[in-house]
Amino acid sequence: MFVLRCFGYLTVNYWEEIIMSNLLQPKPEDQFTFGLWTVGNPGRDPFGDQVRPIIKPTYSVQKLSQLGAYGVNLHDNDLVPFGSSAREQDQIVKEFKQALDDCNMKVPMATTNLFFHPVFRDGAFTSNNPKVRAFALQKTVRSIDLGVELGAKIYVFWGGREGAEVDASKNGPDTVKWFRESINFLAEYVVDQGYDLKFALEAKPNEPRADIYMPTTGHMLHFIETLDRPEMVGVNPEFAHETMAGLNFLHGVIQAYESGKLFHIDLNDQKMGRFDQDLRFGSESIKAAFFLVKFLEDMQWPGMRHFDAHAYRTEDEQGVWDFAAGCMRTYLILKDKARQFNEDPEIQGLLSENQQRDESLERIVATYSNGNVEALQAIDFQPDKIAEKGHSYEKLDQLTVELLLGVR
Ligand code: GLT
Ligand code: MN
Ligand code: MN
Repeated sequence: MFVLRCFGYLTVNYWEEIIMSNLLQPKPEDQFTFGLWTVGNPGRDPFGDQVRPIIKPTYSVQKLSQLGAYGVNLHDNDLVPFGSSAREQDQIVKEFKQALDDCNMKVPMATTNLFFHPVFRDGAFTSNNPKVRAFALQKTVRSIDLGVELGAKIYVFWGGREGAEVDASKNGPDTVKWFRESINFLAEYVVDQGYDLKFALEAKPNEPRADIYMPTTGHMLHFIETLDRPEMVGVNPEFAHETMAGLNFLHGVIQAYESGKLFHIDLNDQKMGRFDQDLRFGSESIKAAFFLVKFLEDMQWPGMRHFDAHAYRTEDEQGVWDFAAGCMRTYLILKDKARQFNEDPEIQGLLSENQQRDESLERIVATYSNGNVEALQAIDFQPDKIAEKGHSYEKLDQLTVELLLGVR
């Protein structure tokens, strides 16, 4: 009997382990992507040189596909070095496409490097120099062609140099106008070429500029509504960037989603009030990462789960792949925790107590009419009575914490 019970227990554990390890194994259908610049980050920082050799894009494609990723994203110059000739570009692109084909990897998103070359020291689309603004546009047109050739459906705009240290330096509203004209120009170009491509604007409050224009996703969401083709343009919110601005990332993501503007997402982690750390997803803010994953999964958001992060500077090449595997594994763990959360009777009980509906009342306040105002005026709400009852959020949060800590 004892032996049987032990055996039975072991068998249950054995199957659970198999199911779990399969669940936590990243697969292409999970739609995980990495920027070439993320795993390719050699650990250079403003105080120190690179600590790891530069990884070739074709090698990143191979390694990431072995780890279960769906694809890679890139800046023009992550693949084709700045100043390459047309012949050199053709050769590089040919080899890269071959690697993608061999590994069944995709390039769902592309973008332009408008920040590295010294010519962009005072901005790209918002530089004071019209030649620089025009060069930025030319570089982006060429980079869009490259992205589309590789199959990209989303084109990201992160304006790292679009900002200022000196507010005396730029002519106020012109910077917004120049940025708008550039996006309008490029959207028209995409339509004219018949490309199937949408734009996603990525905000960041500072770094590398002291202040970057349109510093949050909220600023971007408004700016989009002032464009000629707002339907073509959405946002690419990044966890680290909104956190640097002291904001709740999830809330920005929800607002973007609700307005149909969540075209792409940059997943990583960040301690508040620091430089842009681009830490491994879920390495710092587990609860925030959990509710983010839960939101994306609950909504069945169709976009790529893109990691814009890099390994710690302490790491060698192995550490880079540990980092990449870790991002995906943590996402999948949190996805399973989200399922548990949704199935947990105690948690769901507390939620339904707190989220009770009142259809007749909700109908009255949903739209204005004379009748609805009259109905509203006639109600005695007894606010003191309503206020008597607490919300049990202490309990709800503790249950969430326990679930995340694995004791539920
Ligand atoms: C850069 C930046 C990221 C952007 C990339 C796209 S480049 O690494 O820190 O947040 O998403 O331009
Ligand atoms: Mn980013
Ligand atoms: Mn970042």
